[in-house]
Amino acid sequence: MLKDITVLRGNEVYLHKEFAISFKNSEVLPQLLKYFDEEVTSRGFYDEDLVIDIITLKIICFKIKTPLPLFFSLTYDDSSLPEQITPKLHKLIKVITKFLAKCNIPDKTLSEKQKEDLGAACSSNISDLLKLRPAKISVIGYDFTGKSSICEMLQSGNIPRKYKETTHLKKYNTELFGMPILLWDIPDQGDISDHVWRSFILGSDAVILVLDSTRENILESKMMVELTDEIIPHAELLIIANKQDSEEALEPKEIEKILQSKVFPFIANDPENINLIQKQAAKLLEIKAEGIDYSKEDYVIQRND
Ligand SMILES: Nc1nc2c(ncn2[C@@H]2O[C@H](COP(=O)(O)OP(=O)(O)OP(=O)(O)O)[C@@H](O)[C@H]2O)c(=O)[nH]1
Ligand SMILES: [Mg+2]
Repeated sequence: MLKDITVLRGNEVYLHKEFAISFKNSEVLPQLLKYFDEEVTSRGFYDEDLVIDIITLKIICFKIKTPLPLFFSLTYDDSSLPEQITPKLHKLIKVITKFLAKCNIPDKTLSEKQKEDLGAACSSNISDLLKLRPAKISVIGYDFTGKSSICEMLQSGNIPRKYKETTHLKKYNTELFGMPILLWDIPDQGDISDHVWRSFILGSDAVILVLDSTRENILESKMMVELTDEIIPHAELLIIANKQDSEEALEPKEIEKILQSKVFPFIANDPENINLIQKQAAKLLEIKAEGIDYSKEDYVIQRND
């Protein structure tokens, strides 16, 4: 998933768009990029692809000397493939240099209006880059727990009008707060140790485990937590204690005690909760968008991040 695009000309930021959190400390990325730019400049490392692998990120950079000294960087998560990304970065560089040539900038400063126009000039390249490798969220859980209802809330902003059993894997190409994502509604096919279930969840950036909040379901779902830990250890996890309106539902505190993990208490057949679940899912992917507040309590379980 594309997290950040930055274009620098020395200390001047020509373009900056942040789609998701890269570093927990928001001061790190801009500083790092500045240092990288200085370093490649002092080494004369021009016109060469540069991929920096750092913690859970891949920063794909490129420095040009002419017609203007510009430093370009795209920050992705570490599962991204640079060979897919660099051709698109080169297209973006072309669009930007063409735009700047037209602007005829004698000094380093771009006016706010010019920066805005620059952003608009490359918006289709940027949406191309966003679509290149969207984050994948897998929705898992035993049958009849509310998986499809939650997928529907996330992808269409509605709740299903009537129940229909999911018998096959359902894949949605959708958007969450403007970010393209893949959402997989993974049916419980009876045997989660089976390789099919494993293959469905492979490559997930995040997992939503849906419980119906009954004691029996919580106990059997423990196995799913353990399996995701093993198969996709870096994927963020959100455990939804669904059907909190039902009589057999255990209290969230009790569920947390059994699972030794925090859970998100939820009712998926209430349209009032659509925004709540969309925000939680966005937090799973650390999407930056208006209305998503990272200072408030959240329910995301970060594993190895
Ligand atoms: N009371 C109550 N019912 C819910 C809630 N969430 C979902 N349901 C209902 O539970 C049933 C199953 O919901 P689905 O979303 O289809 O569950 P699922 O896990 O996709 O089911 P399968 O595809 O059969 O495995 C539907 O009738 C939903 O309306 C909830 O929070 N409370
Ligand atoms: Mg279903």
